[in-house]
Order: sequence, then structure tokens, then C-alpha cells
Amino acid sequence: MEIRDTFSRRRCYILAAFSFVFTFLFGWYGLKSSEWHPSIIFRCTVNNTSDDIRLSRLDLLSDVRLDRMVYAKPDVLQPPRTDVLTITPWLAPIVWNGFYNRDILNAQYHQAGVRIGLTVFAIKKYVIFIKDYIETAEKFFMVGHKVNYYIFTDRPNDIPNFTLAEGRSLSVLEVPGYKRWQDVTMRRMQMIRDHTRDRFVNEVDYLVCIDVDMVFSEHIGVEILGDVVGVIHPGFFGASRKAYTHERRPESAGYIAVDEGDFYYTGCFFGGAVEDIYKLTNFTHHAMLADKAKNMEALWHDESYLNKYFLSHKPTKVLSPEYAWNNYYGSPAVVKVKRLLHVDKDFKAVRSN
Ligand code: 4GW
Ligand code: MN
Repeated sequence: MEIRDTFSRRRCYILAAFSFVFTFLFGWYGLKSSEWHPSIIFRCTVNNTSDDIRLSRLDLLSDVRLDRMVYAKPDVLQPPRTDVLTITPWLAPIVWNGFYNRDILNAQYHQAGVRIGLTVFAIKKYVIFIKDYIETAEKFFMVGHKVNYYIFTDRPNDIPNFTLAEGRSLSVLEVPGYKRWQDVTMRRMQMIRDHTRDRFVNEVDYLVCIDVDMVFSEHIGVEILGDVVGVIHPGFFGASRKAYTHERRPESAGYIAVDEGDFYYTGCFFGGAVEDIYKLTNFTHHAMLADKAKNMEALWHDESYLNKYFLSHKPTKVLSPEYAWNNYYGSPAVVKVKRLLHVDKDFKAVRSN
């Protein structure tokens, strides 16, 4: 009896010591290294958070791992291009074709499981643009990532059905169609703000807001994501400050002096982290209201207020005019790829509300 007791006690000590060493060593190693994470079994990108076990086909699509990727070394003395500015004076990158590696970016953002919302307004006759817009976005916009389309319209019955790729969804949001076209375009800020606060903030990490009279014609991916993102207007990338069509009346909330302003940003495309989009749309909406109270409206409506916002809230990423091209401006040598194109509008068909 006594012998058995001693034996089992000794066995107990040994077992306890073993399990302590085992738990300590492997627990610590497991925390430090992703090698033991279950996601590795599924060839998912390396990630340490527990909710990565919820694998979707989207994750499986990403076969790219940042820890084993072969690509040309970035060369400090050999910039890929020297014909364009690639960084602002406040150190934000300006995204031009040729400067980034899509595979690295895709792997990084897959790892983070990024969720992107794309807002678009198709009010009144502009619903005719939505079909080509969504169909081309499916081909070129954030392919392989999680995307929610948010279509704001006063004509929900005129929005066709779309077949979307894995990981993508579409919501139709019914909103009023303002009488004046200037209000149709300007009130977008208020509507994006309200839906951001009430909904988007729970569903996406980034928002991208693009006019509906556009088609996606080349890759547009996670290289465009940033906290505050503006796009250089295709008509002004070579222009002087004086030539920028900012609002010049000092009484207006959109006022920018002739010796101020960095770029002339287009109103047809902006983006950012969901919290930053709330701030941006709240600011521009209030600027519009302040002018309205004075019976004023800035020269280029929401575009003018957006430019004013970017003056004091400098974009953390600037997109080159590749991202908002208009063939009206031809094909200058620096624009190697036209990623998003303005559709030639039949003004009679779409603007006689
Ligand atoms: C004049 O009669 C109009 S109607 C000017 C804009 C209109 C409009 C604009 C509209 O009837 N319905 C609509 O949904 N919009 C939205 O505002 C749509 O998303 C459009 O892309 C955006 C800005 O208007 P826009 O594209 O005509 O502006 P620009 O010519 O500067 O790209
Ligand atoms: Mn437009």
C-alpha cells in the first residue's frame, strides 16, 4: 500500500513536471510563432488572431505568403520612374503605375482581412450608369478582397440584379432625389456621413466613394487604401496654383487663396478609413450648409469643399490621375494606364430630370 502510494505520487510529480514544461514551452512558442497556427494547414496567410480560423474561399484564394515571396529588391539608386512626383512634401505617397508590387500589397491586406465599402449614387436618370459601373468593378476593383457595394438611389426598382464574386455583397439604399442637380451631387456628403455613422462603420474598414458616370478599365486594388485619400484631377496635374479652379471668394466656406493649395483634387473619387470618411463628409456637409445660410454655393460644389478639407487635412495617400481619367484630356505620356474612365455623358438623356 505504502509502496503503491509512493509510486503513484512520484508518477504524479513527473507528470506534473512534464506538463508544466510542455505547456510553457509550446504555449510560449505558439504565441511567438505562427508556425503552429492552424491557418498554416489551410495555406492561409500568416496571422495570429484566433478568428483567422474562420476560413472562407476568399482566404484560400490567397496563396501568397509574405514570409516566402520572391521579387526584385527595391533599389535605392534606381527609382522605377523619374518623370513624376511620387511623394508629397508631407511625405504621402502619390500612387503611379510602376511603383508598387501588387503581390506584396495583396498579401499584406489579406493578412489584415481588409473590408472595403464602395459608395455610389445613382439618382434619377443616372441609374443608367450603374450596370456598367458594377460589372466593370467586378472585373477590376479590389479583386480577391472583401467588398460591399452601397448603391444610393431614389429608384431602387431600376437597379438590376448582379452576380457578384465570392466575398462581395451589394446593398441598395433608398434616398431622396433632390430637385436641384447641385443638391443631388452635394447632398452625397450628408448621406455618406449618416450611413457611415449608422452602418458602414460596423461593416467595413475603408470607404471608397466614386461617381457613377465612370467605368473601371484596369486594376484598382489595395494600393489606393489609406486614412485620407484624394485623387489628382486629370485636367490639372500640370497646372499652376493660379489655374486651379478653387473657390476664390473669401466669404465662402470653400475659399482657398491663390497662394495656397497643393493639388487640384477631383470630386469624383475620394476615400479613406471609415472614421476619416465620417470626418471628411461631416466637414464638407457643414461647409455647404454654412454657404447655403449665406445664400452661396462654392464654384464646383462638393468638389470645392473637398479641396478645402484636403488643405487642412492633407491626404495620407494621393492617387495619380490614372485613377480618374477622362479621354477628353487625351493620352499624355505620364499616364501609362487609365484605370477609371469617365463615361461620355449624353447630357440630354441624363440631365433633363
Ligand atoms: C445636371 O443636370 C446634373 S444631374 C448634374 C449631376 C446630376 C446627377 C448626379 C444626377 O442626376 N444623379 C446622380 O446620381 N448624380 C450623382 O452625382 C452621380 O453619382 C454622379 O456621378 C455625381 C456627380 O455628378 P456628375 O457625374 O454629373 O458630375 P461631373 O460631370 O462633374 O462628373
Ligand atoms: Mn462624374
